[in-house]
Amino acid sequence: MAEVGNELQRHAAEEHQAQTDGFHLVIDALKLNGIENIYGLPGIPVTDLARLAQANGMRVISFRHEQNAGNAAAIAGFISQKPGVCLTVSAPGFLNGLTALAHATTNCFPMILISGSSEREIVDLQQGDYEEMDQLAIARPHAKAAFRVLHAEDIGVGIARAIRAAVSGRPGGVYLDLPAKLLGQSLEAAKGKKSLIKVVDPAPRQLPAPDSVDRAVALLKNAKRPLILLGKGAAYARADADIRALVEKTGIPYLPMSMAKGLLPDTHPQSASAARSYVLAEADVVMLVGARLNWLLSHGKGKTWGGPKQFIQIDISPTEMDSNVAIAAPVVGDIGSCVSAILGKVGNDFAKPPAEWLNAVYERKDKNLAKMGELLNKEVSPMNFHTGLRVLKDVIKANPDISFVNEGANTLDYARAVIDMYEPRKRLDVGTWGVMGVGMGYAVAAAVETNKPVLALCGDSAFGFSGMEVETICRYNLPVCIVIFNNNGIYKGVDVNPTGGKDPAVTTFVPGARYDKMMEAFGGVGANVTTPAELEAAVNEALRSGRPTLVNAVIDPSAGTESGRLTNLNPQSSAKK
Ligand code: ADP
Ligand code: TZD
Ligand code: MG
Repeated sequence: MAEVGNELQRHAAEEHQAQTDGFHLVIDALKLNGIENIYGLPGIPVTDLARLAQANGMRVISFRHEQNAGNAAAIAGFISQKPGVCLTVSAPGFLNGLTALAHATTNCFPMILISGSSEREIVDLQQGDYEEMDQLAIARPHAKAAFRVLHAEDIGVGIARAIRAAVSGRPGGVYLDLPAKLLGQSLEAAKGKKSLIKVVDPAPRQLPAPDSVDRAVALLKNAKRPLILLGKGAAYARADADIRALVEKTGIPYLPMSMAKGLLPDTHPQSASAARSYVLAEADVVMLVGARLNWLLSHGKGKTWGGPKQFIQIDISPTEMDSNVAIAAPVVGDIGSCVSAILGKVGNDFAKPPAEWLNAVYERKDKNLAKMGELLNKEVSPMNFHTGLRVLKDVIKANPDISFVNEGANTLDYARAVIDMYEPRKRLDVGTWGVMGVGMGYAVAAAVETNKPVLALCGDSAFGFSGMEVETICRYNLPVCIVIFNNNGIYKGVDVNPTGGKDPAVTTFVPGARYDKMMEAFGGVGANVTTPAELEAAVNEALRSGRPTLVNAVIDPSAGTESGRLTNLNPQSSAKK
């Protein structure tokens, strides 16, 4: 008996003395909160953090550039509703990741950028440490929140605060600064364990005020030409069934913003996508669901919006209201709660919109779809954007559950209009900034988070921003098929140097470049295609095999237009004329 007692005592003492450290506490805190993946790039002082994370069962995806790891984390947040985590080294690695953090904040995606940093004592006296930088101060204006942890026993609190800040209210990017010394600090294991926090209800529901719901429903009921506009906030909110019920119960035509495509299938009879200009100009009451009246919606005014209208806006951020035009019926709360509250008030007696309005919308839609069909079915050689997109439209129709990543100018704008999406959160694109370079980061994260194939359609310029990650895609053997619409340049490949000098025009690339060889260099499958039939065969084979594939699709270099559909945003040069 005495022996057993001694043994127990010895165990208790050992346990008491067992040590943990900053590295392990960061990993334990992330895992405790259900975070399973880290997108990053190792080096001093976070190499062991990445190693230990992998050793402890997390999936660690090592990139070739931090911006791509950051974009992966940002879109992982959008896809999963959990903060996507990006891990970088100090100063330059941190700055490389910062663009993605700002992108996440701008797009309302939850993300946490964790960067190692050098010691406060040296940074604050500017004594020139290895990769010295006051990262916290630099991150703050680009993030929803920024925190630094100095003591190992505060790691639990630091991670908890970062998670809450990223996902609660309007989601966004959070910066978490972890000095090298912190990671190495040791602590009694029992004390460390007790210091961790499992965040309870990280994104609490925010119920709308009942009178705000009544106000919105009254406006909807009196509308003659109502329209519902769905934004990527609605896609993020995962209120898919209620949003569909609201659209169908009210019979109101709806318009999805780019990343809200697929929330209801684009082939839904009430979709007004093909009559976009008409409905924006003619609607009298517009209900915005998780969409901001920013540049993508012409700020809610001007010619695009035609006659006077009244807006209902559902958003979790109260200060979003009236940001561009007056909002007649603000409904502040989380989209799930707001839509369900409105649905509860709509009732079965809700009169469908006047037939006059519906007929006008659907007539225009049919006419425009017929025109689009003609464009798609034209046989042209070399391929133009539409010829290529006809093929990819059918691929997504046959594989509605794969993720579709899209960036470029013409390659983006035409694809958005042509390719129907059938499932929510499958269309992943350049977002609020119209930023190039998200392609490969998004493709990697979509494959990792969904465990399903990814089709990434990139302009040749767009692809160049993150192209080195084809090695990452091969290394992790991800089922990613990249299609490059290669028109030899930015917008077009036919510009010439106006001086007649030997330098190429500023918008052109090496003509006839073979991007497919990049994929082959790392053991993936490359294909160079010049016809729709070849494109179709290459993409279908990629989806069948699941092997990393890059299809270089040769597109007529003269087919694009300047800035795609954004020509009007270019300032006019008086010298141009
Ligand atoms: P889009 O570019 O598709 O028009 P935006 O990014 O402009 O969409 O708008 C998204 C909006 O959705 C933001 O204003 C954000 O505050 C809001 N939002 C995000 N998540 C939620 C949520 N769960 N509930 C309510 N609003 C949300
Ligand atoms: N840099 C960044 C980070 N984002 C940007 N949006 C741009 C530059 C400017 N830009 C665009 O807005 S689209 C684009 C650039 C450089 C590339 C368009 O060329 P592409 O597509 O080859 O990707 P198309 O099909 O040739 O139009
Ligand atoms: Mg191009």
